[in-house]
Amino acid sequence: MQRFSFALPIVVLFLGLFAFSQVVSPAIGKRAVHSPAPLPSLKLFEENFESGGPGWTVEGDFWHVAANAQCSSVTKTAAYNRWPAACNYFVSGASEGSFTSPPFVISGISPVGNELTVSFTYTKDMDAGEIVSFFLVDAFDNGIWSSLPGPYGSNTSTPQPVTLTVPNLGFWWGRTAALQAVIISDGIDDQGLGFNFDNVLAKKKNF
Ligand SMILES: [Ca+2]
Ligand SMILES: [Ca+2]
Repeated sequence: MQRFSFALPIVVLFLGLFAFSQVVSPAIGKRAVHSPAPLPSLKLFEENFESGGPGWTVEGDFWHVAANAQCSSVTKTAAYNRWPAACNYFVSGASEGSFTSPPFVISGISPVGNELTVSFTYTKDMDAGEIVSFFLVDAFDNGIWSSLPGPYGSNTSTPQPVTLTVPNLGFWWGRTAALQAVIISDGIDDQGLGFNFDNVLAKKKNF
């Protein structure tokens, strides 16, 4: 009798632990395989110029949509050069031109905990006297803008990707904006192929 009274609690304890493990283990396993949901990311505007860049507007000199293989363009791109007269940006004197995208609304993005980026690729063949600038402008008056300073100052024949973060997102929240490229040339030398950009993407990201 003493042997039975000692063995019974051990059997009950074992069965109890087994039953507990069957209840708890699946729950632990589920938590282990769950990963965080992907962060939402949303396009506000994109352009690869393959349809000719409808809605882009030109002021001043030279900006146009380049055809495939025009002045070393690999695909259709935004281009600043004298084509069809020449594949350079030379004129007698200084020149200046802007190229502005169609408007897009910066909506659904709170200035808190969010980021708005503008990315594109560029090629550049210019001398040191030229100034290349990108801006986010108010699409209705072009007069309110944020500068998008970026690393697009170096000459390159291989398309270089850049991603620029829009500053002061609280100001832009809910506004209708446009991307604007501006080149100011000094009129000296100006014999290179000029500047091209392509694959524009304005994207918001929630953190
Ligand atoms: Ca293209
Ligand atoms: Ca120059």
